[in-house]
Amino acid sequence: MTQDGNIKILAVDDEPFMLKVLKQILDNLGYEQATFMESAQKALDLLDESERQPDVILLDLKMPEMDGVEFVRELVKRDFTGNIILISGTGERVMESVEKLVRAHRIRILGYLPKPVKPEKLSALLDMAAPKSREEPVKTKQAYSTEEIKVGIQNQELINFYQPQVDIASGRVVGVESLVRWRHPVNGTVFPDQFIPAAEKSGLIKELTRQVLINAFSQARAWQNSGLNLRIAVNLSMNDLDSLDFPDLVADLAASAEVPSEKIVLELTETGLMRNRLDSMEVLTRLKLRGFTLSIDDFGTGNSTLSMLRDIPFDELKVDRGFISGAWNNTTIQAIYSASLDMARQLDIQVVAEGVEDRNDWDFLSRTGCHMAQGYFIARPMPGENLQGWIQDWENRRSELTAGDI
Ligand code: G
Ligand code: G
Ligand code: MN
Repeated sequence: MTQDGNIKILAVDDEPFMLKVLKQILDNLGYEQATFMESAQKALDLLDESERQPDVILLDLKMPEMDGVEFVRELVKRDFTGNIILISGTGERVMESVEKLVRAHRIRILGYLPKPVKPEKLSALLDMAAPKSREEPVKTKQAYSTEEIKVGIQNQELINFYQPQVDIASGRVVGVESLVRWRHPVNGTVFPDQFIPAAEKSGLIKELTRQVLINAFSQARAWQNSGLNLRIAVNLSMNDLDSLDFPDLVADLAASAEVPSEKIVLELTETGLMRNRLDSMEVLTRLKLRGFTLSIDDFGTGNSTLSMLRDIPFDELKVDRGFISGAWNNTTIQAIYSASLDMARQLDIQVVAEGVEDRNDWDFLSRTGCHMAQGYFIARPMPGENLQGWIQDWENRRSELTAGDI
């Protein structure tokens, strides 16, 4: 156990006694840079004033004027890039759902500490705080202006990464999902959550989708040429469906790259509202008539995805990773996964499980007859040129995972 006295810690708890206990423990463990705050608002004020964000925040979940979840929301607004350790006297089930909420905001959680806090447990969690190199910029830029995104698209700085999808029964690679990245000349790789929402608001999303489609189809063609017959999935935005000529656009781009429509999967998430439900349905139906595969993304999270399933002839359902990772070990998650699988069977559509993170997840899906899998256990999203090398490695793992099944 090596403690890094350099780690900057902020403890927020409304109980002065609890803060004293934490201070005592941290002193004993040799953490010298710790600050203690009795109120969430004071802690936020401190964050706003300080030059360097804390590396770890010890956060009490139940505070009178602002609960821990609200506090995390405020941290997101402030581009917090550090880690959180949750502290609370509530039951495990509540802690789990809070943990999930926080992760959904892409904030790193090292774990949770039940009260009374045990020094060994706190020490073990703090050991996991990734020591950040001091040169690393403290703030990563979160929102980009319309103009910046426009220039990025024009300069062809958008590239697609590809994450493999495999058929669970045979283990064979059947396709990839394309996930856009922005190779920003100054900020390095920028992830889609930092520019897609802005592109959607400003109307740039259509140009962005066009660029993503062009790149994806050209990659698909290159793979076809080298004998890799893969399906390629592309994420669409609901706003793309506002244009009645969208089906022609996709069809034209596919034809000029000579990628057959049956190899193309179009993924849709119902975020927000369909601005014009009738037009959107028409566009989707015509895409379907042209032979593209329609896939409903993040299934289980949306509030009206069921009506989308009712109204639009989807071919595939991607169960959100929140209902896949750890399903083998959690009956609540399992219930939603099983219901999704059953429904897909009745509608005769394929199921792709997202967020397959370990062997337990894989075995569970395999046992329950899920069709396809995607997730870190199989591979992380990668540049297109790495795929062939990865497939060679996967072939070795595949025989082990599916031994006897093929
Ligand atoms: O790896 P990841 O961080 O790429 O993706 C984050 C989110 O961004 C996912 O919900 C994904 O659907 C979305 N996304 C990724 N690529 C694209 C894209 O090309 N277009 C749109 N509209 N969304 C994308
Ligand atoms: O929403 P959509 O399914 O398009 O987004 C896919 C997102 O999920 C991307 O951000 C991708 O990087 C991420 N992702 C892919 N596989 C896994 C996984 O196994 N675990 C987790 N936590 N995220 C994953
Ligand atoms: Mn997707």
